[in-house]
Amino acid sequence: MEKKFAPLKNDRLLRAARGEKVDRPPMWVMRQAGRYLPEYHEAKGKHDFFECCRSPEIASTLTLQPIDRYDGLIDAAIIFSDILVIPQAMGMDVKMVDGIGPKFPDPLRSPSDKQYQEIVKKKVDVAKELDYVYKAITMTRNKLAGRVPLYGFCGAPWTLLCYMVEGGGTKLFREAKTWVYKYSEESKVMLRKISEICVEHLALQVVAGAQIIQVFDSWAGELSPISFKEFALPELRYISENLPKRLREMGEEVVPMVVFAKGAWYALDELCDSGYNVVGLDWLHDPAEAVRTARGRVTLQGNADPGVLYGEHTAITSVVENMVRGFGGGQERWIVNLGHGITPGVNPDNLKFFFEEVHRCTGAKKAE
Ligand code: 1CP
Repeated sequence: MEKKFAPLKNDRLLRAARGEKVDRPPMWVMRQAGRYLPEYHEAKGKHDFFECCRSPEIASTLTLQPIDRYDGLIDAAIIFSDILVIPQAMGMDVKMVDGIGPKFPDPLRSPSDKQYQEIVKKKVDVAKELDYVYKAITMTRNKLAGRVPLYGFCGAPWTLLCYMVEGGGTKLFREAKTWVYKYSEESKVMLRKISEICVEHLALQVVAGAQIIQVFDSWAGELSPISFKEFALPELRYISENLPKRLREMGEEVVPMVVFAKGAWYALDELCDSGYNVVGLDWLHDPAEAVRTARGRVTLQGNADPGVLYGEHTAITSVVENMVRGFGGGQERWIVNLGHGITPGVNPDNLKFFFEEVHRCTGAKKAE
């Protein structure tokens, strides 16, 4: 597949991520390709979710849908894939059940299980197992033809461990808490194993054409500040230290790195020193306070409550105005986003209105 890509026409987001001056804050939203878009359901058709991830043709089509729909309004694409491709690459079976979410028929129950021993010892051939992700990225870069940069991503080790031991979504985190509090050392061994695979997966995404990467620690907020420091933060740091090393080893340029630790408001100061260029904020942060804590060390990304998109235009305007004011009128190091992924059932026109309001409030010219 052709890997000599067209020059990037809009580098606003990459510049902002590195802390360089931009004409206006760049913008995208987490989960921008997905269930709220009617064209997503149309293109997905009867295909199973992971089948879509494994088909470079379908994955690249889905990635481009929000770029086409919101042409000129958003500044980045994110590859259509999932954080759970890593447990799959490690040999675990994961299914996506329509209307429910991910399901592992055989989750990790205890370190004495044969499965635990096997997974910890197994040498994963990431390039082979996840080759379809890299093909999808290369095809997407070619289809984007330099319109906007492309995010690669992975799940953070703590969040992936949660899914691997719970076997799916959970409210109680009973199994995950059992692991960290009862089998602390074995948890750390597994977390490090996951981190190593994350580094390789992110590096290979960059080789394939990803221009910035994001690590999603969606369940960070389930840990206490002390447990976060013990189980989650060291792995986030492992990734930010080792990815650039691995990229240099491969003769690749180092790309900006984003960390999004949802719910870990207590760790913002440490996250700003954890080796990432960008720190994602959920909507529980007050932007002005986060800007004060960050002290220009990183670019902040976020953080409107995705729920506002269920509201009227007046509510969207008010949330955008407050957010823009909090981020210094757009003068601070900032990538505009929601505080978490966009949710199903949102009217896509409300997202368009959100984008237009951000443009209005940050002084951008109306897109033609
Ligand atoms: O535009 C995009 O962002 C699309 C790419 C993408 C990304 C970045 C998808 C497609 N998933 C993800 C990351 C992801 N997957 C996260 C981290 C971000 C977050 O916190 O939202 C997590 C936790 C998952 C796991 C997952 N995959 C869930 C959550 C279940 C739970 O426990 O609450 C679900 C429902 C999925 C399925 C999924 N992944 C992506 C899409 C579009 C869908 C919906 C599939 C469908 O029903 O059609």
